[in-house]
Amino acid sequence: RVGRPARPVPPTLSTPRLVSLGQMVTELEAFVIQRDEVRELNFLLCGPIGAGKSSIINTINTIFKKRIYVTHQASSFTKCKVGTAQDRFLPFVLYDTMGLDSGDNAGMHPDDFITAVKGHMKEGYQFNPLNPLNENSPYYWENPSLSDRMHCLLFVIPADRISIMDSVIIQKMKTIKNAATAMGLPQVILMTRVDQACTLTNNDLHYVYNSKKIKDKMLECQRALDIKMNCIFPVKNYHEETDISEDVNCLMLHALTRIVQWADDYVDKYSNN
Ligand SMILES: Nc1nc2c(ncn2[C@@H]2O[C@H](COP(=O)(O)OP(=O)(O)OP(=O)(O)O)[C@@H](O)[C@H]2O)c(=O)[nH]1
Ligand SMILES: [Mg+2]
Repeated sequence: RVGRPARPVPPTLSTPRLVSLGQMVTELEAFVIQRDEVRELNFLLCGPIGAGKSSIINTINTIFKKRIYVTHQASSFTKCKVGTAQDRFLPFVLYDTMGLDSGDNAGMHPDDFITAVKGHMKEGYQFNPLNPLNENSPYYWENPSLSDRMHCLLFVIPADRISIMDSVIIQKMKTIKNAATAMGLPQVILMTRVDQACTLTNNDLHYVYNSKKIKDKMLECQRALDIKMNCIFPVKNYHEETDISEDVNCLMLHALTRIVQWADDYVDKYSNN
């Protein structure tokens, strides 16, 4: 059903486009972090198993590499750069994580997210659902600086599953969210799999902001995690496509542009220099 738009259609998704995709790509490529204390903005992905976390890294890299890009799954704490060495990497990195699960001893431990957010977790740390990282591990940074910390928390929630998501998983995300809020960290929800949640959107991604179903899913995300509507971004990931789609790129770039700005604001606020 077509309903009232969830929000004004972004200029990039209107027809004709008011802001070109190329312009958004160029602006992100040219982005300079306000404070030179931090060389890269760190984004931590967090969400249930199968939510589309790794696919987000693939989609973002597909946009900047300008070809379909596929990574391997993460079982350890790994930094994923974006772009290419020749054209220079973008000023942000993504950290993929293990999914959250409903069992007490299954999926990534919520404490590990909080440790990573605070910058204590070293790259290469092998996630262990039973034992979260502790201070005695060689993968534990004793005194993390602002550069080691996360600068934005990206919750990944699948639009087609939010209604049936286990309350234990939502509770784990809330625990992580509360810790991040206490640190003043910006948080967004990337609502994935919008194509699976609405037939209209599946046929034509331009319906995403006009679809009542999608708006309802965004409201469900908002209620579940208590995150402001303007911090919730419906996105679609590359999953079966073998070619680039401007509409897929557009939704992700729209979200990414805001995320980079908010993370930069956070760094600016907490920088000591
Ligand atoms: N249709 C559709 N499928 C998607 C989308 N995003 C991800 N998928 C598919 O959903 C499945 C799970 O995606 P992943 O990216 O592996 O999810 P994940 O959150 O990394 O999962 P774990 O690492 O196992 O926790 C894969 O089969 C993806 O191809 C999307 O936007 N639309
Ligand atoms: Mg994954």
